Formats: sequence, C-alpha cells, structure tokens
Amino acid sequence: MKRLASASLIFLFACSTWAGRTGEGEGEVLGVSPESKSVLIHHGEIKDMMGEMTMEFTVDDASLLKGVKQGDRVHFTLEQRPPFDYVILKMTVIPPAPAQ
Ligand SMILES: [Cu+2]
Repeated sequence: MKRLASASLIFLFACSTWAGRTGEGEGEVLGVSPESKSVLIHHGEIKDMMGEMTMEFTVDDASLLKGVKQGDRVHFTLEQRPPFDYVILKMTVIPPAPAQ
C-alpha cells in the first residue's frame, strides 16, 4: 500500500510538471485526417520530449490541417497534455530535407 501511494505521488508530480509543456518538431506527414482532427507524422527528435518516431497527433482546430497533405515536410509546435496527449498548436509546410 505504501508503495502504491508513493507511485501515485510521483505520477501527480510528473503530470503537473508536464502540463502545458510545449516543444518544436519537424517531420514528414504520412496521413491527414480532418474528420478525426488528427495527423500522422514521422518526426525527428523533439528536444526534452521524445525521440524519432511515427505517431499520431491531434489538433484542436481542423483548419490547421488545411493545405497539409501526405508527403509534406512540416515544422510544428506541440503541447503535451497529460497523460499521453500531444496536440499540435501550429504547423507549417517547409521545403523537403536536403538529400544526404
Ligand atoms: Cu512522438
């Protein structure tokens, strides 16, 4: 019981620390879904938040997805909403990454 209590304390602390935290990322759009207000992105590392991965982000306003299509490279600002939601606040299409 004692262990459970301290585990939830850590969880609460973590949540209050993460709430409203924002980050910047870049990646390639793999799919856009205005009906569910979401976008699937393969993104690079997002500093202090997560490594490279493919994941689905939600947006508050579907108009953010206008003009964004599969294959586009985007720069975005996201907000972390505990526990596991990542919401894109701003997104702009940028030129493709230079060939390496
Ligand atoms: Cu991610």
